[in-house]
Amino acid sequence: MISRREFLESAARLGAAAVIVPEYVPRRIESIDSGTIAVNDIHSQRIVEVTLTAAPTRLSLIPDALTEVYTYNGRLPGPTLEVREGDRVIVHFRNELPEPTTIHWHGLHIPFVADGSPFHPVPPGKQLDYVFTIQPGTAGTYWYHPHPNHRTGYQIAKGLYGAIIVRAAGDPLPASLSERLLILSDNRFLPDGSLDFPDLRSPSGRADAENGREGKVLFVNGKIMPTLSIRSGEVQRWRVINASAGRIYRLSLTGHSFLHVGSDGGLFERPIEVKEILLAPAERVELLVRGTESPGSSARLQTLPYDRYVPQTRPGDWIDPRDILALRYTTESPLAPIALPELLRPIPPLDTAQATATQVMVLSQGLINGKTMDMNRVDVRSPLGATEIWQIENIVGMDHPFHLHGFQFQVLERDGVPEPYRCWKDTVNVPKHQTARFIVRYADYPGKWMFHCHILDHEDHGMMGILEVQ
Ligand SMILES: [Cu+2]
Repeated sequence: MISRREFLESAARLGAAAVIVPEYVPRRIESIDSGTIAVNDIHSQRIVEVTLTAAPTRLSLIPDALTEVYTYNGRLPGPTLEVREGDRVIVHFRNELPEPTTIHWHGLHIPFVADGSPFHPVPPGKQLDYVFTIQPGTAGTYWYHPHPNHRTGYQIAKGLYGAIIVRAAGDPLPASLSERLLILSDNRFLPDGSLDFPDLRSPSGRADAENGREGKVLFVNGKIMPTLSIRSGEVQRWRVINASAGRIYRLSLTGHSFLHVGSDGGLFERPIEVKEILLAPAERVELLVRGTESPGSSARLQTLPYDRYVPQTRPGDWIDPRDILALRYTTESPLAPIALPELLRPIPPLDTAQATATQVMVLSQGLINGKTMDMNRVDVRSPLGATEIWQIENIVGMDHPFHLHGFQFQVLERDGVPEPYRCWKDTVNVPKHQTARFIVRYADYPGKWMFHCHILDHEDHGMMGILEVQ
C-alpha cells in the first residue's frame, strides 16, 4: 500500500493537498462493489483507503473577506487523490452538509453503484463507502465532484471539487519532468464576500440559467493569479482540469507553444504541437510546457476570447483576454535539453464495423431529444459488451459539452471532419449548430449511466438522460 511519505511527497510535487492514507489493516470490507474481494487480492493489490468529509466552512477566497463554502476535508479544491492502475480504492465518505450529496468520480470506469450519480444520494449526516478498482490502461487526469439531482452546480460552486491522478505502471514520459496540477474555476461574489447565487427569476439568474453561471474571479487551485516557477530549458508536465460550471477556456501561454500530450482518458499516441487549447467544462488536458525563454523572464497563462454564447446573454466582457497565472523563470542557468519520446502509447481504435447501433442525441436549449431528465425513464437501452456510435447534434446557437458516465469513448468526427488523432474522452464539446460523432464500447459494468450537458445549470435543469447497459 502507498506510504504516508509517498503520498505527501507526491502531493508536494504537485503543489496540492494530499489525502492522508492511514495504515491499512486487512479486514472485512463493507463493499458497495458488485465483486467480492478475495483475501489473496488484498495482499496482491495495493489498497488506497481514504476518508473524505464534505462539510460547510469559511475560507478566504478573495482579499479581505471570508466566504461560506463547502469543502472536502476542509480544503478547496479537495485533496488530490493520487492512485495507480490496478489499485483498489476505498473512500469512506461522510456527508456533513445540510443537504444530500454524492461524489461522482468523473471519467473513471467503475461499477454503477460507485458512480456517485443521482441514483445514490447520501443524506445529510450519513456515510457511504465508495469502492472501486482502477482499471489498467486508464492512467490520466480525472476529477471528483458532487452529482445530486438539481444541485450539482450549486455544490461545485460552493467549493466541492478535487483532482484524481491515475499513474501508469510504465509512464512513457520521463519521470524527471516536474508536474503541475492546475484546476481552473471561476466564481462570483457579493460585496460582503458571500457567493452570488441570484434568484432564478432575476435578470442575472436568467442569464446564469442560459449561459451556465460564470464569475469574473478566475481561480487556479482556489488561488487568484498564482505564480509558478520554471527554469530555463526545463520541461514541465501540466495537468489542467476545467472545474467551471459553464466557462470554456481558450488557453494560451504568452511567448510559448504547448506540446499537447493527453486528454480526458490519458496520453495520446504522440505529442501534438499547439498554440492554444480549448478546454470545455469537465474536460482535462495534459501539456508539456518547455522553458524556452531566458532566465529571469516571465510569461502569463491566459484564456482568450471564445464565443460559446447566444447573443442575448453573451457577457459584455467575453472579448477580453484574461490572465490566469504567472509563469516566472528562475535566474538559474539554462538546463540542457532533454529528449522527449515521439511515441507515447498505442491507442487501439474501436472498430466502427462492430457498431450495432447509432444513438442520436439532439441537443436544444435545456433539452435532449426534446425531453428533460426523468429518473424513472430509461432513454437508451444497450447490451453489455456492445459497441455503439453516438451522434450528438447541437441544433441551437450555443455550445453544449456532452458527458457520458462510466465509459471512455473515441471521437470519430466533428461536423463531418474526421478527428485528426485518436484519444480517449468522456466529455466532448459540441459547438453551436455542429454535430459530433463518437464510438464507445460498454466493456463491462451494467447499470444506469447518466449522459448530460456539463454546463451545470443545464444539467441541473434536466439536460440529462439515462443509458441502461444490461
Ligand atoms: Cu448545455
